[in-house]
Amino acid sequence: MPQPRPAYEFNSIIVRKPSQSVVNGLRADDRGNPTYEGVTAEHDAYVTAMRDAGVKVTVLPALEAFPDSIFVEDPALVFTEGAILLRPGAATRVKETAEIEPTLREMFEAVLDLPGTGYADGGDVLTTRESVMIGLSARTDKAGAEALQACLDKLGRRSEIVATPEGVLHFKTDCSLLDDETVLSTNRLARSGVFKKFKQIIIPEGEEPAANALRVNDVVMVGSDFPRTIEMLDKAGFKVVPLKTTEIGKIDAGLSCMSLRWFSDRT
Ligand code: CIR
Repeated sequence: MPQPRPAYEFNSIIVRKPSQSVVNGLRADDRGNPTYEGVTAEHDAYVTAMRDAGVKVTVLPALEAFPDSIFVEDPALVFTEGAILLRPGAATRVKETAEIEPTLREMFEAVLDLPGTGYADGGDVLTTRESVMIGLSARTDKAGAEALQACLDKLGRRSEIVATPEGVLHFKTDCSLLDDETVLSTNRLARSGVFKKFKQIIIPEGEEPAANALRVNDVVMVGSDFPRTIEMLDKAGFKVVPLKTTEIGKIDAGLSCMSLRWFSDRT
């Protein structure tokens, strides 16, 4: 039997340029607006790091009407087997799905619509080799999570519904996959027991936003504001690429949010 591909092996991503309106992006606590120039610089460095990691990058144009549309991870989910159009749980973001749909229809043979009326954000979805974990949150409700499971079934992907700690924006705000056996997690999420089947590397106290790191092929991208996490991962043998996330951090975003990633067998 051929081994399934590692869940962090990608050759294709989609990103969207930040709009000037990104300064008005949603946030739970106001620590001041990010600057457009700062977000653009962080986004540019991210795209460069992705190309260096060996992926082909499709760059979509900015959407002024949607301040958070740079975070393409939330309105859709993509796999080698096909794409799923989601229904974001924030009212101002629901129509981002229709904006990304034409690109996904061009790039994927199978494109599924989330059935029903529930909500699901891609930020709540952690794809591992064995299963797709769907975190319930203020953005992803039970109806949305179950509808997503039905779509994942159609694509032949096993899935499970899990809890996100109270007050945490998305499931993946607090965790990321480091390899097929290992997750990086905050202590608060690890304590819930969701990662029993994994080796767990716990974020040092005070650096919780570093949990939204991103393994892409041989490298792990980590926010450069988190030196203790970087050192810990480095010592654990991972090849770390530090990337600035200071500005997008002001609007509750991290490294996974800015791309849709998959391994395309059409290239
Ligand atoms: C939002 O609240 O929707 C954006 N300001 C941040 C989205 C971050 N997305 C993600 O973690 N997948």
